[in-house]
Amino acid sequence: MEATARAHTNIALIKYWGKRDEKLFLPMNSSLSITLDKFYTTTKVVFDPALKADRFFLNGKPAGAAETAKISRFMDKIRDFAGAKWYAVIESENEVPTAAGLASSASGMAALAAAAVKALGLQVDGRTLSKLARQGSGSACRSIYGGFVEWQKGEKADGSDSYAVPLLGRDDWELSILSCLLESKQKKISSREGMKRTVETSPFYAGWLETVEKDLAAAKSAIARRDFALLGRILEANALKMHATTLGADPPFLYWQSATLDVMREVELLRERGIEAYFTIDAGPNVKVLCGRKDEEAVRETLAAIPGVQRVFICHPGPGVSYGPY
Ligand code: 2P0
Repeated sequence: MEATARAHTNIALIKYWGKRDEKLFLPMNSSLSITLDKFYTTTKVVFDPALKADRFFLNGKPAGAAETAKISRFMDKIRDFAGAKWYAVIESENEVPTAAGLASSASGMAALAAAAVKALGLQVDGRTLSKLARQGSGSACRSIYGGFVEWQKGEKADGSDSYAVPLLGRDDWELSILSCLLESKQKKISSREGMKRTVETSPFYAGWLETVEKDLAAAKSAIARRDFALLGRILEANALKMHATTLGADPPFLYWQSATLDVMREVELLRERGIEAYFTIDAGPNVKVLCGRKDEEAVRETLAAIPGVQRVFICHPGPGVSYGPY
């Protein structure tokens, strides 16, 4: 009736951008990510037949009504899957500091799915767990696995073929991912809202869909050959293309701030100096920079010196879901 699980955040190199089914969290396109070692969520789930509702604690404090309702809706899907009725006490510890500028929904929903399923005594394979996690937050389906991961969008209306698969283990390619936190004041448009508006209104979205599967195939081939320069060019272009779709939305929006551009420019300058580094940006102003391990300290120093950059976190490829006790 109780279990603890841990899942790590991931960053997309080929972005998940747009849903074809909002209820089942089915994406318009396949995506590709790296799971990160540094940031993760650890979640304990205890089912209790005496409870009348789920109770959710985040970092030791009772979560607010909206957050608890979101978690409980996801728990309903897990209960449906397992044929279980009981409510649960859910305790999550986020090692994803808000200050890291990374979303915790991927690690949070993946850890919750894993802990809840185990607490209910079910043995499921990674694919099944990935499909469940997907229904909490799309990107969570990729956090089931470590290293390089592909989320295959699937074709079926019931989502039974939309799940993540591991591509390359965390130790199979030594890369560094530097997460640059910018000083940010802007109000955030969530990725959920941003992708919805873009799909519904941006004329540029068609261009995204026309080319993203080709980007994915090229990225996979670069990964298979460990061709970092090729992978870097593809992931940078894919991120820029995703952000370009938002400019065509109605009303238009842009996640970048001026410091975002400063970091992008500095990455270009690093390359001019012979250091292979490439950037990607998610649904916010912060920039993630990929480079070889040997260059991580030089790249960190360069990025940390940019005015407007608050902190730089050095990450490496991380592990998939694991089970406690910790
Ligand atoms: C990604 N993002 O592939 C893309 C790129 C943000 C930009 O997945 O609505 O929190 O819960 O499925 O997974 C963030 O979106 O959205 C995201 P929902 P999610 O990483």
